[in-house]
Amino acid sequence: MYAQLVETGVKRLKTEDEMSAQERDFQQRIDAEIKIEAKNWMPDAYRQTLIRQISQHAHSEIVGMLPEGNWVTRAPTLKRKLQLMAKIQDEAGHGLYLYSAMETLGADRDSEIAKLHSGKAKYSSIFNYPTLTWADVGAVGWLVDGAAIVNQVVLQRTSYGPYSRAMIRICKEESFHQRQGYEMLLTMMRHGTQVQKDMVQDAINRLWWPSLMMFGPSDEHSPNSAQSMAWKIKRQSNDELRQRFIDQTIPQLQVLGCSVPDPALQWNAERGHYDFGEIQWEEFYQVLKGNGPCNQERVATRRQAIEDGAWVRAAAVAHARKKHLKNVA
Ligand code: BYC
Repeated sequence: MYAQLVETGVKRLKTEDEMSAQERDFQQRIDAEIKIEAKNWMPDAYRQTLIRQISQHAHSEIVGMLPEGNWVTRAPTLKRKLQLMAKIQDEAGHGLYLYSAMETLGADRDSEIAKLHSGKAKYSSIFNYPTLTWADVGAVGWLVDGAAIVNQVVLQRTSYGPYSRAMIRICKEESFHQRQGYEMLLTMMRHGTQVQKDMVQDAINRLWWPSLMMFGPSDEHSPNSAQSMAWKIKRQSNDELRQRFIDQTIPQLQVLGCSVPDPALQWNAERGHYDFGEIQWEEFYQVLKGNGPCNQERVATRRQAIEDGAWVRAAAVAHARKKHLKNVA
């Protein structure tokens, strides 16, 4: 399986003959579904792939707090405000588990975060889009967390132990997020005014395609997939997960009584899946290049947060030092 060769643009995998004895042993361990732990030997490219993916994932959790944070002061009821604050705090927790999992690979948290702040590191494309109305908060919970769960449920079985274990807890919390988002939209659709119902449809119209882009480029244009699948870092391809998300989401959309902005969407009984229209990949790659509508604002907010929190970090270090000196005295 790992000897397969892939098309241009996609990195070529080593054949068994090209692997060193250590690499062959490593691949056998992966094929036997034995988790790789921090102290086990691993090829440097496996380590670097994980650092890349886990750091991007952690950054996404932290940047993902911003579009929702925008609505805390404007939540319509105390209950909604509490739910939203709990969700945002969960996202911070996810970022922390993931940065910790990344550190087990020898990566330095401060330098990875510095890459985010200098615009070098990627974070999920979806957080480049604004949350314009309260309905967007529900749509983010339902669609964005919904897409994240589809991707992350399979990552619970990823080959690297610390990442896999972080995913188990994250998935439990993401399920709550998805349901609270959906319940919020359902309430607006069932009991809201026409203006509120239109807000829900408008939020879905704007967030539908960006949610599908979260799964990454189509398989034939995904440079990292073949190797990540062979190493079982990824367990299902970008296109397989995107299709699963669509198949799960459309029946929920029908219960809401809404539509998606895709005239090509229709059930294909022969395939047993929904067919859907062409994704605007040009828009996706523009976002990846840093030209997303909110990219500058997101990165600037993160930089400001780090600057504003400097005195807290300095005070915490001073306190820890004082306590340590007292203990050794
Ligand atoms: N956005 O070869 P590919 C959340 C990049 S947060 C930006 O397929 P790979 C939440 C990709 O990095 C959800 N970049 O890559 C938080 C690569 O670039 P580099 C975050 C993307 O890694 C708060 C290039 O495109 N979830 O749930 O094999 C509130 C080629 O792609 C994107 C995760 O991070 C994208 N959408 O597969 C609410 C899950 N897609 O690095 C919710 C973990 C692709 O080579 N990550 N790129 O320069 C993954 O599963 C994989 O990294 C991906 C991409 C499926 C995303």
